[in-house]
Amino acid sequence: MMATLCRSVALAVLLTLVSAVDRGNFKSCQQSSFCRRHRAVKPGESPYALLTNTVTVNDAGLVGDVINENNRIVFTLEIYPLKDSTVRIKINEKNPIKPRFEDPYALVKDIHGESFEVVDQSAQGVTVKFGSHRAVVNAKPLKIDIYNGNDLVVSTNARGLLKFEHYRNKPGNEEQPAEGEGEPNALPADDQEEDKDGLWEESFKGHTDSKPLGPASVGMDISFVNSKHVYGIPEHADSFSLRETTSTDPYRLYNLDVFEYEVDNPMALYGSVPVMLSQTARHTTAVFWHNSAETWIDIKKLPDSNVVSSITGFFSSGETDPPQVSTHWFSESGIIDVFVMLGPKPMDVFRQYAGLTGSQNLPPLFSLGYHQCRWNYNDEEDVRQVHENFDKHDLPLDVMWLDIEHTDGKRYFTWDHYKFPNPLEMTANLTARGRKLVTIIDVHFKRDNNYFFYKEVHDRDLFVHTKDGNEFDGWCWPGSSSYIDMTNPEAREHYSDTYRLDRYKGSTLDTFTWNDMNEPSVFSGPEITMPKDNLHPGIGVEHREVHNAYGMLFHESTYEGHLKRSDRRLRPFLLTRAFYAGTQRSAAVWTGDNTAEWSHLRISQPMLLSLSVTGITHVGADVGGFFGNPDANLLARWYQAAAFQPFYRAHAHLDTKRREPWLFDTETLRIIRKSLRQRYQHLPLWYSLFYENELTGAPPMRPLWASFPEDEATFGIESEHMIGSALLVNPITEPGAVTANVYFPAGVWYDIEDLSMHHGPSHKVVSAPRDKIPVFQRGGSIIPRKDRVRRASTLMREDPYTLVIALDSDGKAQGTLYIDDEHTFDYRQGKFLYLAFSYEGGVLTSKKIDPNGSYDTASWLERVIVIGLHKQPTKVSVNSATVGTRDLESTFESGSATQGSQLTIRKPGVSMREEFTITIH
Ligand code: NBV
Repeated sequence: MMATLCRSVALAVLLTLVSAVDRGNFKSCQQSSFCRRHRAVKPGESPYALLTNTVTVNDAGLVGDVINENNRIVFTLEIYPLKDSTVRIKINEKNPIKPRFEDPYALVKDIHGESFEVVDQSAQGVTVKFGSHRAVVNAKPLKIDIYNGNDLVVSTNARGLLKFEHYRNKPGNEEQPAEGEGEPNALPADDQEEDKDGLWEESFKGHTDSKPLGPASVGMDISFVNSKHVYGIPEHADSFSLRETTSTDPYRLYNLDVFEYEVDNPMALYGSVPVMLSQTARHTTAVFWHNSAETWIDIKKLPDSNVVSSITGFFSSGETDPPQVSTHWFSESGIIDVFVMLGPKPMDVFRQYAGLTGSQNLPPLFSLGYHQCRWNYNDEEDVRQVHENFDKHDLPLDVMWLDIEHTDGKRYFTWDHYKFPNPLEMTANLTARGRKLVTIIDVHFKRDNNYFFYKEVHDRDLFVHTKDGNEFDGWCWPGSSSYIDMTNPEAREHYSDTYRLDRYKGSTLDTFTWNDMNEPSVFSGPEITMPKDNLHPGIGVEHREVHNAYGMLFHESTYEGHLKRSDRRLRPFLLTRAFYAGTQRSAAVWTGDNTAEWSHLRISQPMLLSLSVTGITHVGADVGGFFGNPDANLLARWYQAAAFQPFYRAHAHLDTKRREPWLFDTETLRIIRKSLRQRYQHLPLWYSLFYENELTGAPPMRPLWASFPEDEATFGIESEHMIGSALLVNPITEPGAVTANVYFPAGVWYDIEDLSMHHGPSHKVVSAPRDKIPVFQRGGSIIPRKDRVRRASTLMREDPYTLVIALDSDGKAQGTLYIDDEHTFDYRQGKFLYLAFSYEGGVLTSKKIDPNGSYDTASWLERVIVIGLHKQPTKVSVNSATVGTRDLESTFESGSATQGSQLTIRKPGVSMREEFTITIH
């Protein structure tokens, strides 16, 4: 009896210690009526058919009517071939009783059509050819197969799960006759036997969604043919290669503030990018489901005997269905608008998606340095002590962050006058050391007529309304709050103007911004967010239509505010928690409120990879974990891992113990210092990759398959990632682990610390003592570094470079380097250097990749390290226009069968501005 009692007390204590999400706050699929309705669609019985006699061809593509044969409702199908191996498929109601919402926020303006030909048109269907691709439309049942060359790669509605809920009048309220075919006022046949619960009103935990427009959801299945792995659709704290959802809820995309989220589950989190990539040895293919409303995605890997039988014959060959990942997407409203990107390689898909929604803005270089955050640094004295301690302990730091407590009662754009009486002076202390400040600006505004920002926005009626047309009042940090209607251009203008230095008093051009709670988080709302039937007067739609884009509209306006305050001269930096397709154009993203647990360190890698492959590439997770107190081992491992992830910021909850690095033992402090120094040494690599990211869409943090797309062994790997195509990183994410089991793809790899050598493809156990993160340089790559680490990156701007050349088995290597002023937009006017390094036959050459760029840098080449030479050279010389030809000093450490040799060439002395060669004789 006593033992049982002790056990249950222990269990209760354990449960309070172990963080856990309150699932009851968030809807399951069963609790969401449209999710239930779409999951109930039976495969193989699709009532949708293309009326082939209605098909017309125009300059942009093909248009035709599709009928739902169960209720005679007619839809418009449009197929548009686009430049760069992309095709757009749209399905909308032909005669809706009210226009349906089409998200205007994700896409960039200039999307170009591709020329095409209709190569086949009959009663059975129609085939459109564009480039080497084809879209083959089967009329009945409707199915659209997309071929890349001769390979079928994507098939839509192959399982027959298309379901489009047309707008209708509420039963009993049928005075407005609907236009169009059929009898939309009567309940359509395919809805007769359906689950009626929640069609016109839906309640959850005491909140009622009035659903004035009734059921309006859209859904369809999309099969990735011959594929076994799909990725993307952030944000979920789940594996990188997405799991089947046959025995769980579907993956949910609905921007939510999930308190104490758990790892390894498909629940929605703060942001949504409805983009999925499939990887096979022959093809990388992606789909963008362009819809800003709540969306769920089911994933099923076939063949599966039950399902295969139901779709046999749907594929044009009529043979047995090929293996595939069948995915089923459904959104609460909007239209079906799907972009299929045909690759065929990962880099092609990254570029194709960037062509649709833009690429990550080139961040100012300081933002790639290290950031120190905490909820909260208490006052100006606290801020001073913290950043001075960074100097004292020889730790580089670029940015100090202030959380909500720095404001006057959570009134954003203000300061707490007792704790922060002299923000300008505080900022000047930081900038004198080359550092910056970030302040938080949340999305809720305190309803207080004495608060200037609230009063102004209220007086101009620019807040979101309730369904009855009143200003919405939601509960958040400041208490009763209103939420600005960012669909309204006037609201965006007003908000962005508030960043002007004369309006945001106490801010400077070195004050940057953190947008939090922008899902939006509403403590008093359904699922801790805004009621779906709230209204956005700006564009006259319900919140339901734009929910997933709302956070992006907010941070885009912040970006615009930063541009305005500097007369569009300086690059903004801002961090957002909520995001959507297109967020990369203006913000960095972090993974929100994680926990100081090993599982959260582990999941940060797949989470950041999922964001990276869907275009959002300036990403990081709170180092140390937001909730709870990391022990020294976890904290040190986290500093190591994040040093090799794109956005590097430590952050902690208000109730946690202080955890600045010097508060730990000297060994832990040393490990943290080493990680920070490794980060700063590699800043030129990160910066060059972010420039290339802006040019090409390629993410700096990549899955292994981005570099090795034919190597199927890489498809399931999420414990390793690449930085560009040069570094392979395997962070340690288990307590006490001092080894790692690393997969090395083909080629030769050198440990960046001790040059131990590994040949791939192979799995190897490598040593990873507490002070070491396993990182390997690919033979064949050249990495630019700056080895004179200073207290902040801005102080390293004109410092000299080191080039690290790791040779492949042919004795060759390549790399790039990008240099500019690191913080203005002048690079867009040609003030930059973009250099290609190549090593072959003992000669290193530096050449401009883009001859239009020129930048007057004082940086020069301090050192060249060549790894993997077979014998000691007799002589090394440099040649350039300004130094002429000169012999150089070098030292050589020979290698062995398991360790690469190292030649260190001292002081070539050439300016990075000039083209040069270094010859190894
Ligand atoms: O502003 C306070 C926190 C912030 O520190 C954190 O990073 C955000 O994700 N914020 C959430 C609100 C409260 C969290 C419990």
